[in-house]
Amino acid sequence: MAQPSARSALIAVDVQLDFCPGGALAVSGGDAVVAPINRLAPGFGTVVLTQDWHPAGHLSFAANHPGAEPFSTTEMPYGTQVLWPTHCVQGSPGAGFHPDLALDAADVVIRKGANPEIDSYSAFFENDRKTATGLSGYLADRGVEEVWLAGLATDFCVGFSALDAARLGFRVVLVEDACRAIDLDGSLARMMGEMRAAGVEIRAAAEMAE
Ligand code: VGL
Ligand code: ZN
Repeated sequence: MAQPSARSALIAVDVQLDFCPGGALAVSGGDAVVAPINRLAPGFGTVVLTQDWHPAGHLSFAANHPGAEPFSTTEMPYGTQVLWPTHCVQGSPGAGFHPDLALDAADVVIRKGANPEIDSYSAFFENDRKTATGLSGYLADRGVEEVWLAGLATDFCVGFSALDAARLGFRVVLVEDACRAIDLDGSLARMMGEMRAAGVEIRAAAEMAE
């Protein structure tokens, strides 16, 4: 798995303005993922972009829980939910991709998080772990056997996508330096541990041939 092949998919997760510096849920250094993703994309048989795409009334927003502070947590029917600042509202400028992201390289865009009652970190399933986005079938139909993950944020949407991909039976590579993390209360270290335990291979973009 040293290099990607025709049977490899690159999944660039949530490279959107709200997760970049100046955005509503800015990830430190978030815009630094754009250059390595653009450099890697041509080597893959399939390139997937994901786009966090919430209605304004989404229940993952602290603003929709009177009195709740952003980054506090609440219990939802499917488990503990972090209450985020309002971000990636459908059709808003912050929901748009970073302007330098090479959109022409993408085969498909998966939008997630549209159900106001359920958050959706993973590119494959909503946080109830049952409602599918359709990406798994799309990749299977194209003969994809391994997925490489990059984007934002390592400890939430990228990590959940990597764990689901491993669970679905894909070989999984995390391109660590083509990701950036939110790191909320140790969430980055926890997610890196979970990914390693699930057999996710951790690599650096620089190791890949030009
Ligand atoms: C994300 C929190 C809320 C992410 C999306 O892309 O990692 N994190 N929505
Ligand atoms: Zn979100």
